[in-house]
Amino acid sequence: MMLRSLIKSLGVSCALLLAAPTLAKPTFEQYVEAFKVEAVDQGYDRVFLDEVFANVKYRKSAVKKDRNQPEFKVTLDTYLPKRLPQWKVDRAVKLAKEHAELLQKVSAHYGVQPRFIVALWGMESNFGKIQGNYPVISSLSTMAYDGRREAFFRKQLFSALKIIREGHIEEPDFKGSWAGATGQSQFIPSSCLNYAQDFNGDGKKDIWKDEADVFASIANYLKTEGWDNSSTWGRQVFMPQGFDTKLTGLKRDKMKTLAQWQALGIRRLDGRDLPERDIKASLIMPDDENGRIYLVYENFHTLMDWNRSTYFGASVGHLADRIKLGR
Ligand SMILES: [Ca+2]
Repeated sequence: MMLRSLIKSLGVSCALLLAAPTLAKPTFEQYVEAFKVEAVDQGYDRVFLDEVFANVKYRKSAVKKDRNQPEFKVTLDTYLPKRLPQWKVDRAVKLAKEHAELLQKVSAHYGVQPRFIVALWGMESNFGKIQGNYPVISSLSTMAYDGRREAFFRKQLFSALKIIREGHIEEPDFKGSWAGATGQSQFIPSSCLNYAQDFNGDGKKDIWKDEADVFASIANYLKTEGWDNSSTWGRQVFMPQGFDTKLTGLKRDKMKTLAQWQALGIRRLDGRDLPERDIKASLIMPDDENGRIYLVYENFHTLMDWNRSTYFGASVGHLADRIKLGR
């Protein structure tokens, strides 16, 4: 009898031991609780954390959006008219005029032309109108729990806590995209901490409601990442038939001077010579040799730091050009 029960209990402990390495994934609530414990270890106040996470919810739709990003074939010729319709150009021109004084001040302070600030503002949030409706704490907790990019989203969640603790925004107002991009500049929380500015001097870096802070934060990002306001972003160019496409690409060792590109047969879109300026440029083909071809300068590399998509960079560049043109 005793032996039997011993074997039985041994059997049970063996089963437990075997089960241990494959413990079930914690529930979302358990995951959030464990995160809070870690945050306390990092010096966050428990009461503060309970308040911040009081309304945290698992957002299934955020995970769905992360997993269903469009994979269908897009080209610049279909992307640009969609992302940059005439109404957006008109609005950009109008707003650049309305905010001219403030933009000049920001531009002088950071060394970034106003048209690029307005172009990024327009592309990121439709000039502040679309900032996303996901509560940032919930979307980041969800994405971290989902686990596909856990380390990245945990870092963003810690940055979000810091933003709230520093008093730039209160939790109920802290909204953004499903992936946690927030404010009129659509910064992820770590970018808020690195680049957001308090330009109106009220003590808050308010990238959600205050235009002075928004413009300064965008400009500060560009300046910090190497923007040069004596130059522009690049231009669409003509590439001759049979051109060696191995020369294209954003890698630094493929950059050449405008004179070198000129000698290789690259021309402005209307056939004229390239500008005679001693600057280096990359030749890029976001689609293929039959699609749009661009010569892009150092500033375009800075735009790639903001968002890795060459489509996005070209859109910002085209919008900035249209603002300069005034139509
Ligand atoms: Ca402020």
